[in-house]
Amino acid sequence: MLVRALWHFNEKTNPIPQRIVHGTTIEIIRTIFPSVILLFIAIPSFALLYSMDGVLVDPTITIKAIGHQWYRIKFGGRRASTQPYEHSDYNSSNEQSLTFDSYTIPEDDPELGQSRLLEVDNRVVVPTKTHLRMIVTPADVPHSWAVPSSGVKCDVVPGRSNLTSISVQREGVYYGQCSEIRGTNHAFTPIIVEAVTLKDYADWVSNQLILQTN
Ligand SMILES: *[C@@H]1O[C@H](CO)[C@@H](O)[C@H](O)[C@H]1NC(C)=O
Ligand SMILES: *[C@@H]1O[C@H](CO)[C@@H](O)[C@H](O)[C@H]1NC(C)=O
Ligand SMILES: [Cu+2]
Repeated sequence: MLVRALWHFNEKTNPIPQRIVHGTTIEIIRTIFPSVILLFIAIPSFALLYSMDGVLVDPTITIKAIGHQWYRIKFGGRRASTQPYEHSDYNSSNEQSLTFDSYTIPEDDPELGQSRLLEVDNRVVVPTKTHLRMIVTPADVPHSWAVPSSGVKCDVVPGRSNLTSISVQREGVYYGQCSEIRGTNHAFTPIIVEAVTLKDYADWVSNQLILQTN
């Protein structure tokens, strides 16, 4: 462009320059055309945005994660954040749905091989290759159920609940942490998802139901 400009627009080749100030047609075109392009980009973007927010596939299993700041119930009365889970699809014989606590293992408590502040006493067990609906709600402080390797982060404030869906493809243990740094002893709240086969999951559920009924 520079060479072309130097070649054409010098005094020798073009002694009298043209004095174009306005070009109504070109100005209309170069205003409308980009906005039409933006419009075409916006239509699929909005569709994608809203479809990511909703639960598209009818979920097989619903799990509720309830974030608590901390309790002194376990570990000799020391403070530990907890995030109970409720598998709302199953009832034990006393008509209570399957619930269990998921306490953070305190800093000085991990066993050999466990990660510091990244272990819980009860992991949430989910089946692989199944559409899951996660309902997240906090009891006291804002909470965020986040498992980066599953691509989910679900924020929620007290008094509301939020919804997200996941489908785990491979068996394994997936680590996450609450992504709201809210108050003492809540910052490290680990979220540990253990994905097992559907059969192992069914066994786990029936074991838990027997445990909770007795
Ligand atoms: C569980 O119990 C509740 C309350 O009694 C009842 O409304 C619900 O239908 C039961 N669900 C199942 C899956 O049995
Ligand atoms: C639900 O979670 C999403 C993703 O974290 C967030 O953008 C949205 O604000 C949350 N909704 C509520 C009601 O908390
Ligand atoms: Cu939290």
